[in-house]
Amino acid sequence: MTKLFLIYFLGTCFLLSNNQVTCQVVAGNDKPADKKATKETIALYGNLKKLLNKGFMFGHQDDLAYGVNWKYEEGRSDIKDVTGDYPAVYGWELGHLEIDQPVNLDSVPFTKMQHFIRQAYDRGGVVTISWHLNNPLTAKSAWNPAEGTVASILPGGQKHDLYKSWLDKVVIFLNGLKGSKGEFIPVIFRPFHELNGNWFWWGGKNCTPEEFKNLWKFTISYLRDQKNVHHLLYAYNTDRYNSSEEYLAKYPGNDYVDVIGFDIYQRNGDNGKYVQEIDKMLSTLEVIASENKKIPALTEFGGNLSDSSWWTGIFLKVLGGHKISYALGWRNAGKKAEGQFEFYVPYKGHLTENDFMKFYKSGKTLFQKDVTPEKLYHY
Ligand code: BMA
Repeated sequence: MTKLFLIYFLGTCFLLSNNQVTCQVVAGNDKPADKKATKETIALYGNLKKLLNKGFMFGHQDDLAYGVNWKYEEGRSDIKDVTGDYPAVYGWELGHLEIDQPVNLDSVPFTKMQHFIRQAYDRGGVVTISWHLNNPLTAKSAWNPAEGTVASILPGGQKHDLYKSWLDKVVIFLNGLKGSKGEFIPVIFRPFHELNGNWFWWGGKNCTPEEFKNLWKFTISYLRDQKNVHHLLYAYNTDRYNSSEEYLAKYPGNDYVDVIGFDIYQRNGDNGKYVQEIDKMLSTLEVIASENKKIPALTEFGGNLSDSSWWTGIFLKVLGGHKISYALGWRNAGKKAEGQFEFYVPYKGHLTENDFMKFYKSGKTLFQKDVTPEKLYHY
């Protein structure tokens, strides 16, 4: 046993009935919100905090499933096409799992998603999952902000049982995520995202702060305390926000949250405004994170990729002055059925490709090759 190991190993061990020993490893006194988190999840939590001093991890939604002009080519990734390396964080999305579809709302088959998650975990990458769940009251999409939806799924509400049955499907999916030794793969679960915007049924003015907090607490307690899912870190995140008060208006409390973040998309070419906004919000987020001992992250972003030096000239400049865990670029959908062309990270041949290489090599960004040696799931 090395000295280093002794320093980090502050934990409790139990003798199981089959004579195996199981240990709960604790990084100092700082633990995830789930007091029964698996040892890999505790290790991830501690390592995410440690990594804050090294740089920020680059993440990408649906990275291994498809990119601009390709779909389901094993091993492929737009990030890898450009840099030769994978992202460090992989985002996935569960929308439509709740209505028993074999594919999610962006057509990714759930079985393939589980396969990609295992691959990322085997490489030592980080997995985060969002959930654009349909509106349980109207059966329409997540973007149907019908009045009373949140109240209807809280205990006592007419759709409460339906909501629990949806969570049960999420539990089955999450419990299907196992590593080669049978251990559960830790996931940063990010439900009810962009919670201060009015576009989702759980967001903004569509429910009261009390309703939102109750929804959050019910959901986490159901997964963690009733269904015994112990491989999750929980991410609370808003969209753009103006103050710490606004950010925390619906905060459910430190016992229900591990990661805090916000989503931000640059909708026009105004780089100055974007830098100003992101800079201010990251500064506020870092203060909230440090006061509450949480992990700050940029849970989704999109930039102005018609600017060939956006990655180093804008994004790195502003992120380089902050300590955040990761920044997740949204999906490279490419040409969509509606004719829109959607992408947030470069692909082979894109005009920001060279600048993205500089961003990759900057020493402040962390990709797969940087985090694999960190052994995020071990102490
Ligand atoms: C949005 C777009 C949509 C997608 C949704 C959920 O921002 O990318 O095309 O369906 O996210 O992933």
